[in-house]
Amino acid sequence: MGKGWCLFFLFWPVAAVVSCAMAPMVGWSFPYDNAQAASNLGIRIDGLFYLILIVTAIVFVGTQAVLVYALWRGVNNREERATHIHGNHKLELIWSIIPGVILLFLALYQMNIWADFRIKKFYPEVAVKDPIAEVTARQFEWRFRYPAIGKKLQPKPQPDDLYTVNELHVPFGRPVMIQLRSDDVQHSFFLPALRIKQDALPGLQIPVWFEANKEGVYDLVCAELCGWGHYKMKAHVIVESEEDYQNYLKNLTQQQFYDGLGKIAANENDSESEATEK
Ligand SMILES: [Cu+2]
Repeated sequence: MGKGWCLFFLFWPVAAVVSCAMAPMVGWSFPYDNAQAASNLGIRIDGLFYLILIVTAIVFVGTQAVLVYALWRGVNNREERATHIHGNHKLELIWSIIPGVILLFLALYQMNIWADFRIKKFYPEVAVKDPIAEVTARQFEWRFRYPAIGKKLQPKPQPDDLYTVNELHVPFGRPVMIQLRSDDVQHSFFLPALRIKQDALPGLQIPVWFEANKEGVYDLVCAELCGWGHYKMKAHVIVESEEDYQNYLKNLTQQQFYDGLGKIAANENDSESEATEK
């Protein structure tokens, strides 16, 4: 029985280290393209996760090794009695100060990344100047409101704003910012590939910025259990060239303002055929 427990406690650190080493190869690691984040900020955030993983792995493997050693020694020498220690100030200081120093180091180390991600004065200026859309989470979908082409997003809806559901287009090559809202309960705007996550709270408009490092289609999901249809809140963010993005907005304008009778004055020269195709 004793040796069995030794093997049991030895198994876990070995299994943990082996599965961590295998994780990126078998898709158990971070989402997207071989565990590589699709945004530069996401790569920095992954760096923090890896740092915490290394610290916790060292502690876990170290404590398991001590446990296995103690068990093994006990199994092989039944005469030796363990020493009962109670109220050892030196030991208590050691196991309080070491985790405290590690936590303080992590808190200081991550401050720059946190500031770049969350504090508006550190957001990229180009993104803050011109938010591309208002994103409204509601039970159970994502609604997007873009300003009319050439105009700036206003806090209140405008007659010429453009609307879509569950598909957000953003231009590639520059950081973009959205204004995040909730219509009803608490939701969470989560772009796993970009490592962007922000709660949407009723009554608040929260600015969120991101920049993909590759064009593509990325999942947008709700990361807050918001009701029976929570699972349905799966949308996409399409990161495309500036030109494709502008064309998309033009098409959207045409579709939205088409009255069934004639052409739309603003886009009649270049998008007529695209509009009829749609
Ligand atoms: Cu939800």
